[in-house]
Amino acid sequence: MDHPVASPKRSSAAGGWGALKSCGKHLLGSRAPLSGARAMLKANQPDGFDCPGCAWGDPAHGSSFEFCENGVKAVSWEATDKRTPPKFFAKHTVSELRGWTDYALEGEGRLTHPMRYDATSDRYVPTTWPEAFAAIGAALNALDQPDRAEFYTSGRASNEAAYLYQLFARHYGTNNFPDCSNMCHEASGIALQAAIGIGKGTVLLEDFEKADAIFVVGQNPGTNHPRMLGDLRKAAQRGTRVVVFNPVRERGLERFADPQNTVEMLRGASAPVASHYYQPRLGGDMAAFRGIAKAVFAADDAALDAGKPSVLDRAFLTHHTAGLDAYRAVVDATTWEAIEDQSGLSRADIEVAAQVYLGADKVICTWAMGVTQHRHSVATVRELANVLFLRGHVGRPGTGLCPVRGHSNVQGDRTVGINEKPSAALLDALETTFGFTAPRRHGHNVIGAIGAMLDGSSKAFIGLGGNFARATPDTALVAKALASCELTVHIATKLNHSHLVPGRVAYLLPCLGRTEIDRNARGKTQIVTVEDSMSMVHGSGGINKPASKELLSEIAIIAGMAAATVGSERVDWASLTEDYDRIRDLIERTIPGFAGYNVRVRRPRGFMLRNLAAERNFETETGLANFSADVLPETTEHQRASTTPGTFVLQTFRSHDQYNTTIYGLDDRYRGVYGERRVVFAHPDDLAEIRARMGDRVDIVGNHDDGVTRVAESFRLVPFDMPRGSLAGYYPELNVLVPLSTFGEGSDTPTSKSVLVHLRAPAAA
Ligand SMILES: Nc1nc2c(c(=O)[nH]1)N[C@H]1C(S)=C(S)[C@@H](COP(=O)(O)OP(=O)(O)OC[C@H]3O[C@@H](n4cnc5c(=O)[nH]c(N)nc54)[C@H](O)[C@@H]3O)O[C@H]1N2
Ligand SMILES: Nc1nc2c(c(=O)[nH]1)N[C@H]1C(S)=C(S)[C@@H](COP(=O)(O)OP(=O)(O)OC[C@H]3O[C@@H](n4cnc5c(=O)[nH]c(N)nc54)[C@H](O)[C@@H]3O)O[C@H]1N2
Ligand SMILES: [Mo]
Repeated sequence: MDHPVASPKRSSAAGGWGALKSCGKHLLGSRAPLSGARAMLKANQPDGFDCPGCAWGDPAHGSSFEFCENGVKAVSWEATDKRTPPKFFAKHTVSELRGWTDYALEGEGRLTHPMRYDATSDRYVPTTWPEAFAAIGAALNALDQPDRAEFYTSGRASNEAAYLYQLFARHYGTNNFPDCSNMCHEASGIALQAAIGIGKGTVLLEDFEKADAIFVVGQNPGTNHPRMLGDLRKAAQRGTRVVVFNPVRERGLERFADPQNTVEMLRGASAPVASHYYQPRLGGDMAAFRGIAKAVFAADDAALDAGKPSVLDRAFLTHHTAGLDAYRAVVDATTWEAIEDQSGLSRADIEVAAQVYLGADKVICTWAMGVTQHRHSVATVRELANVLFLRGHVGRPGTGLCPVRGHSNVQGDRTVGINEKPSAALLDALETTFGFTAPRRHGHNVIGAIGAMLDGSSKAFIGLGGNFARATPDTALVAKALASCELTVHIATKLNHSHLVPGRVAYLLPCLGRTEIDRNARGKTQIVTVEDSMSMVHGSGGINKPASKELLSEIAIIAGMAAATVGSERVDWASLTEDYDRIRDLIERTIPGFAGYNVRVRRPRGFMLRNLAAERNFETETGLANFSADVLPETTEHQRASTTPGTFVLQTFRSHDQYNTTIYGLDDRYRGVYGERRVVFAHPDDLAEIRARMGDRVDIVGNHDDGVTRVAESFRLVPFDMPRGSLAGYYPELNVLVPLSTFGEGSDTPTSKSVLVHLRAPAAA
């Protein structure tokens, strides 16, 4: 557990022929290998569409298509020729469909017609667009106040769709914008806003080519950001140190065979990725980075004592940061004992990591859900920033903070106004431009929206994509919350469980996907735009024939609902649907950074939204980069678990064959799991201690004491290289165990990576 060098024992690397084989399978399995393959050639290309997979940036140079196994899955899943037409719904009641798996539901293929829920027959029945819009408008207008409606956004929505959506909701009168981001990188946004004055990363793709050390914390890029793995590997080959913090030995971070590299593929070779692999306990990263800071301060003291120059970037600290003294004090006050106990790493190991940090002139730190889905995630992200500040690793080429985003446009959606706590500047700009009174009350995030639906104060739920019922904690409660609504509306490409808990009035509205051609009434094709993790905004235009001629674009659907709800006096919704350039003009008028939008977005790589922090211009209250001086959490879940025998900390992560709640297949190749998802990974010694054997089935039972019984039944135990006392399994199945009542301090993000549980023999065994 504490060997800092990647284990060379694993013979098979991530990527490679396994990835190519899997791609062929997914293209064929979609039953649309031709359009799928054609679509792949256009993914992330200047004249194609933005891959609906992850939010990793696109290279500036070279136009050869970047191969990505999971990009292929995302594209072929959408470009399938399977359909879920009205006659499918005629055959199956909604109650029956609730018994299907996520995999089986989406496996039916693309939705084709607008559908209305008919309670009498318990079925979705076909309807027309005008009828749907009129009924939705009537239901929204029947609510006694606009704050009774929730407008959920999933991060695949384009800038144009998201902008129109927030315009509609604010014109209607609410800031209730629960967003998938609340369950994802919220802690990063909050922490970075306070630390550097912008809730985004400061790194460009080019910086990865210049860094001497890259710290990869709480992230599994082999599965979730495969194109990032290519960049990491190239860096490793140049001699860049790649320092991984992950409790689980993820194969993609150990060795990677790059499918773009022909020689490597023919030789069956692969290259190591991580130079140092640390396996902290779940939630132990803040302590680990506190330890690095401690070692760095010690090295600085030693240098100064010896009359040598400081090892810190004193110029940066003096001119660009605030709060160093308080931070130093809190680091000094943190004991190595506490650091070792919380992180699960030894002081010696942490000191090695600190040496790598000290030995590098340029450091990047990336992170994702392993950092953001804990109680103390905001403080942890602040600590990552603290450590980078010490040697001036922000706002210099080859350095920076890099939260690696999830959904392909989750960052852009926020930029264009999906925010339950909007700035006064945005609301003022909307009022000036459109002449309606924008709501000033803060709205609901995901946890707030669920609470409001459960206590009856919210009565309508509109979902712009996503799968709210399965992505959120306490699955049964959320289903109850949705079903208690007067109105539920889902704009979607495929059928999922959120659609199967309809409100009294319920609509399922099928939309075009990103791979499909979007033509206006005059036959002109339209493009949309998205923003990646590196703040690059670029255009995306589909190339495939739409899955059904009944489909509308998300923009047309939002405009239709809006016109029927708030009328078209202040916003000419129909005209915006006709030409998305007009929406971009409005974005340019109301959101900073988009000057010349329509011109700049048509340049091959789009344009970069100006990021002042990357220029060392920190728009914080102090005007400087702020150190935080948080103490370590009193106890982490791991420490709490270790005091009660039989208690474990469970994290919920993604398999290699899924995209969030979309399940592409039942394998998790890199972790050696095939044909099933109901598995739970555990340390072999923990299995021995509870007298369980590999393959035994167990029920996982939640320990959280809030009166709710939480059980995930019949999961197969799989031994794995991970810290003792921890467990891991797949989301969304395990969301039944994540409590709605535990969430991040300051972020409200469910604690999906640290759930206290115990195991018991299954009832039937
Ligand atoms: N193919 C594919 N691509 C995707 C997605 C997908 O589902 N499939 N989802 C997209 C989305 S929305 C997102 S947000 C990203 C998610 O990307 P990731 O954040 O990589 O997603 P997870 O699978 O949740 O993996 C979390 C990783 O963090 C580790 N981890 C868990 N807890 C801790 C901890 O306390 N400390 C540390 N250091 N590590 C920890 C886990 O072992 C795991 O390796 O990917 C995006 N891309
Ligand atoms: N336990 C646990 N829970 C988690 C997480 C975790 O790690 N553990 N991760 C969290 C994270 S990081 C995230 S981002 C959320 C994700 O939460 P969501 O974004 O709500 O969920 P997805 O699974 O991405 O949504 C899938 C659905 O989106 C629809 N869809 C696909 N493409 C399109 C499109 O182009 N347009 C429209 N309108 N609809 C489309 C399809 O109908 C599909 O069924 O889940 C969170 N939940
Ligand atoms: Mo996410």
